[in-house]
Amino acid sequence: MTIAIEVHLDADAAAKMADDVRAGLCAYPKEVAPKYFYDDRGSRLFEQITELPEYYPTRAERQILERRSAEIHVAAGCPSTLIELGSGSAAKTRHLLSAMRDCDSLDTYVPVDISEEITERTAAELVDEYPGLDVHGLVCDFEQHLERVPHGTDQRMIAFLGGTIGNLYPRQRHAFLERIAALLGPGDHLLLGTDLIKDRARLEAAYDDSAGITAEFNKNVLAVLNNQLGADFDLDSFEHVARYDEEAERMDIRLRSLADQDVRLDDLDLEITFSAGEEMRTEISTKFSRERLESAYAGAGLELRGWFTDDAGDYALSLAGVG
Ligand code: SAH
Ligand code: AVI
Repeated sequence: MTIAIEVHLDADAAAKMADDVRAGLCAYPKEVAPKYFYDDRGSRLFEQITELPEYYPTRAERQILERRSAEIHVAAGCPSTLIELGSGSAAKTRHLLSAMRDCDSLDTYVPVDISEEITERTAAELVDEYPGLDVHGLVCDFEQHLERVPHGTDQRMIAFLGGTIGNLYPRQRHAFLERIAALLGPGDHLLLGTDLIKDRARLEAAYDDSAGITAEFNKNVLAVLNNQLGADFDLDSFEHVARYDEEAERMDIRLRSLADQDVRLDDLDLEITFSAGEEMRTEISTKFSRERLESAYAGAGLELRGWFTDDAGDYALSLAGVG
């Protein structure tokens, strides 16, 4: 049993964040990338979201993994290494790890996440829960450092759960799937979680819960900018907005300024102005159909090999490989 965690969030990552945030805040409409939600508080708020009655995706994905992990593991050729992108607390991943253990094939787990705290916590829990497991964590931006995931002769499955692929724009998603395809050997598989298209009311409720946790999660990105870039956002001067864009088939999540206001970001030497009612996008969350996903796979050189949904048909896990 070993734990090794490599951290690739160095001075370059800080400079990248500064550049990204400057570009986003100077654009019209203003925008901040969702990867900046996840400081320690943001990760904990996301954990709370997963337990909300309105937020069905986690429960739906858990149902599939609870019931079908053994089948998925066999369909993926009984891999011994599980690489998980955006692993977070890996709560649902335990079902896959247990299926691998029960088949005597579990050897290595590679959590890849931008949040150092949650990756360390998760790695420590997993080596206790799975005796003999090697955990080789990577704390990095998976869009920049994907190629750092371990290579080798062992058969691998790359899991990208939770529907996080939906948080990427189509062009980012395409590039990302192409890079995953390039990492997969002939026997390797991608296991991808995607939320499916459904009616507006359920979607909007899932992203604007009655307890206000999603609003807190959304506003936390302003606290991240305050802490990491010396900004002076007043969190109470913004409100959470979550709308379904039917044409783009995605949730569009924003923060709306409640007043005319100026915000200073000391570390960027930047002052920006918000007018009352102005909205800044903080996240998209794309919803898929099987056809849309199959065509995204085909465009990236991937082939759909398995399709698993929950009873209600709200959510899908798909297995893909290279030709
Ligand atoms: N897979 C978990 C967590 C989903 S939340 C689940 O299904 O419940 C999204 C996770 O992706 C967070 O843990 C966040 O820190 C991570 N993440 C988001 N953008 C990232 C990026 N660009 N690089 C690495 N990790 C990222
Ligand atoms: C991490 N990601 C898949 C979540 C989603 O549903 O798009 C993030 C989230 N944002 C608001 N609620 C949940």
